[in-house]
Amino acid sequence: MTVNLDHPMPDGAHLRPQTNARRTALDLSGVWLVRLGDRDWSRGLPGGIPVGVPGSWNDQLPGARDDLGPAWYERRFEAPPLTARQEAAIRFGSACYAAEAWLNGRRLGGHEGGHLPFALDCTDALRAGENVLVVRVVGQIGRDRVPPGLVPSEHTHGRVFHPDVPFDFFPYAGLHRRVELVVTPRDGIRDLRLRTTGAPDGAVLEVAAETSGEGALTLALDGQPVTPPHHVAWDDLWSPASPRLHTLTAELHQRGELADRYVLRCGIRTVEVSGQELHLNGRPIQLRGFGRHEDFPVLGRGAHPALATRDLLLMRQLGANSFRTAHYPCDEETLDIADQLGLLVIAETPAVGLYFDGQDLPRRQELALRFLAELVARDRNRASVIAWSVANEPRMNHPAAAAMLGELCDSARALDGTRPVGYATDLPDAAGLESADIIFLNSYPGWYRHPGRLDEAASALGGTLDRLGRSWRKPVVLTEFGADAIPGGHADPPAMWTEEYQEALLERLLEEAGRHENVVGTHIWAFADFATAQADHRPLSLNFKGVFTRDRRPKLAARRLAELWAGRAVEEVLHRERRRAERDRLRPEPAELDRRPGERVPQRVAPGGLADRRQQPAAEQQASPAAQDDPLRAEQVDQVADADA
Ligand code: BDP
Repeated sequence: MTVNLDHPMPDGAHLRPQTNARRTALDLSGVWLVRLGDRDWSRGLPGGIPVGVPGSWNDQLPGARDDLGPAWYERRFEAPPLTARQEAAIRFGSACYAAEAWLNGRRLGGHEGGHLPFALDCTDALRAGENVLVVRVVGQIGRDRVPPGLVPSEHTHGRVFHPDVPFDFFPYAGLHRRVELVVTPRDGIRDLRLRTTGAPDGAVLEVAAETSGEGALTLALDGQPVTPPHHVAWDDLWSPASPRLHTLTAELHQRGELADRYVLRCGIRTVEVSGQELHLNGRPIQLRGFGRHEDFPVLGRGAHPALATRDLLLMRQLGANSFRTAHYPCDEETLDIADQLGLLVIAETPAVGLYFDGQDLPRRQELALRFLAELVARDRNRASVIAWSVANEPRMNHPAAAAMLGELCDSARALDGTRPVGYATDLPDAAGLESADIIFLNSYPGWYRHPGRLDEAASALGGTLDRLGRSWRKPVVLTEFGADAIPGGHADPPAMWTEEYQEALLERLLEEAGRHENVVGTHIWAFADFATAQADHRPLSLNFKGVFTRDRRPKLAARRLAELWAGRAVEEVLHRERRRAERDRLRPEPAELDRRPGERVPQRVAPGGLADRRQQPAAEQQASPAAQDDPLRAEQVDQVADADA
């Protein structure tokens, strides 16, 4: 199996496709043809069978579960004719693990690495009539890839999986996200980069635009012309309690004509580490949430907006405000929803299972750096993305590890100096944490260590957090902790693998984490059960640490978390209410200024009163005290969904 890839840093993928007066994005998702095997089928696929895109092929095609390719895909489509001033590309949201594409028999190029978009220019290959797009996708694992496979056992956690991966999720393969034909002006807007810095009464937004060709660029924010740096008032900032999104419109005019236009929905906020605290808009924030895989029966790792919507609404409904995209970048539509719902995201690269030995090490490092750059290019304008995780559980117990991890962290800071950088570690005592701005700790007391012993588990976690607090003046997010719970498994007193044990352990560890000042967040592993490769410790080839089942039914722990987190969500609202009250105290009511003698004084309704709550942004209502009675109530979901209205 060879992969011939010539687009190390693909062009044109920075600005996500959109359709407007000057741009067209034609979604090619749907039923494609596929064939497993490897011949030169680049001109068209004989004898293909149907396959859904987006989707992994493993759980769609009978008997293909462990087949990692190559697979050849074909899609025929009609395209609108291009003018001399337009260019066209095929943009793939994610091809796992690597892909090459041909249009009408002409090779367009290729890309290595799943979970990240790439665009291949097809201006000269595109025909006005029917077009035949063929894509060869390889999913095979190897030591020269990121994430790696076939890793020598001394560099793994010591668990043996089939297929032979050093990570705990199934290595699904295929066209996992949207594929689009993108038509854009030849001379147009190439990139827009937002940067927000704090100001005493709000924030300052800067916009760096890259264009090609002549022309004058104008910017408008919510329809009003702006010339950055632009001051944004406090009330217009984005936060979990008030996920305000703005519309930034960039227009490029050439010779008095509109040459290009790009519209970006964006939230404006600042994030920074301050001592052992994490600040959002200059105030300390605590992250509550989960690690989340992209995984669902039949879809495999294929993106579906209904699934992402369901997951993120369930998170908000529970009172979570955050998640980590473990262990790879999530779909772009998921981030659209996170932006809308005010969820804070730790965005992780696909660098899971890194080890620092062997002849392929330089190649893996090069790929890890490249994927990081692609992730930052894709997500840098997202309000929801508040931190970069450059790796998950790299094997830091090797002399070369600290320097290489350091290089990844430095690179993330050089690419984007506006977000804290870290990596999720299960080896907090090994060298490496000096490179991180924020410590992401994965720890399994009560499961892999101290199994079945809740008290010991809590004190072991406490010990680790104390140690980290003494060694580093850095905030800690507990990015993984938890227990497998087989749905319907019960025991009294709680025993491992039951829902009661998971509930009890999560509660104990959350309580313990809450006692440590350096802890700024707790992410339970995992949001939902997910498929793994086969192993003796993975019954039914599933990881059962989900608080929801694989088909998103709640386990006992879900209800308990909603209770525990409901109070916390209210704190956020009260915080905001206090700020409002303070402002109202300082500023006279307009009504008081122009009231005529004898006129009735309008009655103020106490915060939390019905009239007041109706005026609150919907996201705040969702977390209001009345909503705590039954945190899993359906109407809350409606309110959250209205948050951006
Ligand atoms: C952690 C890994 C995660 C696993 C989890 C587990 O980061 O991918 O799924 O352990 O074993 O070490 O459940």
